[in-house]
Amino acid sequence: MTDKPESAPTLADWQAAATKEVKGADLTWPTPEGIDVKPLYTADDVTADPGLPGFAPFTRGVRASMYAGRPWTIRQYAGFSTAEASNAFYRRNLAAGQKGLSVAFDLATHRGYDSDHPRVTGDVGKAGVAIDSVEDMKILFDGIPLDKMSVSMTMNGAVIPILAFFIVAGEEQGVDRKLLDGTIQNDILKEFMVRNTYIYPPEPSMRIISDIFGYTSREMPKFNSISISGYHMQEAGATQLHELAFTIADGMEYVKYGVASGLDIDKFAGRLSFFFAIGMNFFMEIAKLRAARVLWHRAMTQLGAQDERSKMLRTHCQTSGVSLTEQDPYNNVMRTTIEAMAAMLGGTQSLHTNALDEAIALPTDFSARIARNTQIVIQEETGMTKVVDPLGGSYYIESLTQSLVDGAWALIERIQSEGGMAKAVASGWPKAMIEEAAAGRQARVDRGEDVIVGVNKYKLAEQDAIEILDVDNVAVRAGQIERINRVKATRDEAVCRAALDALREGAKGSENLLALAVECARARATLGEISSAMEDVFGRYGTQPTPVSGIYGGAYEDDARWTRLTDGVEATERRMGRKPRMLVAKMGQDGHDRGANLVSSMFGDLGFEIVPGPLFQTPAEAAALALENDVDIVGASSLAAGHKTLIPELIGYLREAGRADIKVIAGGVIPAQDYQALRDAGVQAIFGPGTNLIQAAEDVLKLLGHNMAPQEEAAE
Ligand code: MLC
Ligand code: 5AD
Repeated sequence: MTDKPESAPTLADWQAAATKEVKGADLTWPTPEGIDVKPLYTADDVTADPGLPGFAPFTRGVRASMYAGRPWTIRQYAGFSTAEASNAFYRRNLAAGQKGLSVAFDLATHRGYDSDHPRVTGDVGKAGVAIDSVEDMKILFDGIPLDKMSVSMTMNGAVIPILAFFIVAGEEQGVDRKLLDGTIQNDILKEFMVRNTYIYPPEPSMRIISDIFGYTSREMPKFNSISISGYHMQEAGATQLHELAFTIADGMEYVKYGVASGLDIDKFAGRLSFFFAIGMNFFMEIAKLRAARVLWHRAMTQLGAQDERSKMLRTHCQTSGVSLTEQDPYNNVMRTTIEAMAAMLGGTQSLHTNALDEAIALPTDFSARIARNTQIVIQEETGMTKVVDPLGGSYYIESLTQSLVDGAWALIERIQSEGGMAKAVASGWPKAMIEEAAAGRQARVDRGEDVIVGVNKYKLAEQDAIEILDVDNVAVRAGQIERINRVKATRDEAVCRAALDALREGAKGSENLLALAVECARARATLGEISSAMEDVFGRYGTQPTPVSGIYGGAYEDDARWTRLTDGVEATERRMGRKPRMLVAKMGQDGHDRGANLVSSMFGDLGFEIVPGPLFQTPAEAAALALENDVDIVGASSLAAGHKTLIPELIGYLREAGRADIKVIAGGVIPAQDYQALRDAGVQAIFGPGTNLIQAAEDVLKLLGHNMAPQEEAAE
C-alpha cells in the first residue's frame, strides 16, 4: 500500500501552489554566505551520497557509532581570579556532570607578562585565571589527575611557558607525559587575524607551532597539539563560509610548516584538532560542521597524508558569544540551547555552552549550572544521542553541506594560489573581509532587518537586575605578586638562569623551544621570564588598526536617520572649524577589537576624523595619543573587564595635562553595576552591548555641543 495519490504532484505543481499562497512574493533567502536558500528542497537538490559515519570523507561523523557509543564531551571553558578559586570552580563543575576541563587564562598570561608587570595592572585575574609559574599550575590542577582528566588550554601567545608548566605539573603529580590527555589551542594565525593575543612576529610564532608539533608527537601521543579555530572569526563578524574556509586554510598552513620543519605528516596530523563557533543560523551551522569534515579530508589527501586518522576532522564547538545579549538575558538560555543542538546535530566531539550572563560578565555558579545542564538535558533526557547523524539525507542539509563545501573550497583554492594562509593573513584581506561582514551585520541589526529579540524588537521597558561575578583584581594581583616573590626567593637562581640562557640561545638556533622551556619551568622560571627570554631574540609584535570604510555608511544610503547625523557632523565641523576628531582607544591587554573597529568605521563614514588607537596601550599612552592628535573625544572600548581601572586612569592623565575638556566615553562589556563608578570618574556616556550605533552617534554629537534636529523634521 502507498499513501501517494495516483498522479503525484510535480515540483511545478508545488511552485504554483506556493506562489499562489504568497501572492507571488519571492521566498528565496539570500544568506550572508552568498547562498540563496530556497523555501523547499527535494531529492533533485542532493548531488552527492553522504556515505556512512566513521568512513571517509566523514561527512556524517568521525566515529561509526558517534554519540550512540559515547556522547560528546561536556567541556566548559572557565577560569577567573586565582588558581585556587578556579580549581575549586572546576571541582564543583566536575562533580555536577561536566566531563572535561577547559582553562581560560587571564590576558596578562596570554600576552606573556607576569602579574607584577606594570602594563597589566587592570588585567590580572579578570578575564581568566592568573598563572605565573608552575606553582600556580600545580594549584590549578590540585586533586585533578592529569592522566585521567582531559584538559584543554586556550593559549596561543604564551604557549611555550604554559605547555611547559602543564608538563611539569603533570610530572610532579607523578603522571607520565605519554598519558597526558588534552588540547592546547596553539593557533597563532587566527590571533593575527582576529583574536590578537600574539606576542612574537609571525615567523617565529610559526616556528613555535612546529616545535610543539615535534615535541608532542614524540613525547605526548595522546595530546592534541593544536585547536585550529574558526570560533573567533565568527565572533569578529565572519560569515560561516569565511569561518570555514579560513580555518581549513589555516590548518593546511600549519601542516605545511610542520612538514617543512622535517616532520612526517602522518606522525602529527592525527592530533590536530579544530574549534568552531555555533551561531543562530541553525541549519547552516549543522551543514558547516559536515562540510568542514569533507574539506579537511580533501585538503589532507591533497597534502599527501596516507593515514585516514590524519584526514579526520575532530572538533570542539562553542555556542556563539556574540549572539547573546545583555538585554533580557534569560533569552540567552534559549539561544544557547538552539546552538547546542546545532553543534550536536553537526557531530561535534566536545562542546561549551555559554552562560546567560555572557554579555555582561564571567559566569557565576548559577549561570554556569544552567549552561552545563543545557547539554546534560540534551544528552540524558531527549533520546537525541541514540541515532547517528539523524539529519543525514535531509535534502536541505545535504544541499547546504555541498554549497558550503563548494564555496569554501573556491576560497581555499584562491588562498593556496596566492601562497597560503600566512601570506593572506599578512596581506590583510581575510581580516578586511571579516570586518566588512561585521559592519554589514551591524547595519542590518541597527536597521532592524536582522531581528534580535529584546534588542531591536520586543524590547523590555525595564531590565531585571541579575547577579554577576566581580573579581577583586587588586587582591588577586597582590596575592600573585607575593607568590612570584616567594618562587623567586626559594629557587636555585643559577640553575634557573642557566635554563633561561639555554632557551635564549635555542631561540637563536633551532633547538626545540618547548623542550628547553620545560627545563626552565622545572627550575621555577616564571612565565614572564620564559616569554622575555624568547622576546629578546624574536622581538614583540604590534600592528596598527586599519578600519574599513564605506560599508556601514553604504547600508544607510538615502536613509533619513543617516542624513540627519551627517548634517549634524557637518554643522559641528562648521562650528569647530575642522572635522570633529575622535580617538578610539584600546587599553590593557584586551584584544577584542570588533567593537572598536566598527565604531571607527561608522564614525569615519559619518565624517569624523578617526584616530584608531593601537591595541594594548596603557592609559598614559592613550592619553598621550589623545593630546598629540588634539582630539575632541576619546571612545574607550573595553571587553575584558579592565574598565574600572583603566578608564579612570586615562581621565586622570587628561586632567593632569589640563585637558579636562576632552570628552571620554566608554563602550563594550560594561555591567550596569559599574556605570555609576565610571560616571563619578568623569565618563560622559556609556554604551553597553547591543548599542544601536545610530543612537550612539546622536549622543556623541550632543556631547560635542550639537543641537540635534528633532527626528520628524530631519526625516522630511
Ligand atoms: C569518542 N571516542 C570513542 C567514541 N567517541 N570511542 C569509541 N566510540 C565512540 N563513539 C574516543 C575517542 O577516540 C577519544 O580517544 C576519546 O574517546 C575522547 O573522545 P574525543 O571525541 O576525542 O573527545 P575529547 O577528548 O573531548 O577531544 C575533543 C577534541 C579536543 C579532539 C576536539 O581537541 C578538545 O577537547 N578540544 C577542546 C578545545 C577547547 O575546549 N577549547 C576552548 C576554546 S575557548 P582517542 O584515544 O582516539 O583520543 C576560546 C575562547 C577564547 O578559545 O577566545 O578565549
Ligand atoms: N570563563 C568562561 N567563559 C569565558 N569566555 C571567555 N573567557 C571566559 C572565562 N574566563 C567565553 C565567552 C567568550 C568566549 C570567547 O569564551 O563565551 O565569548
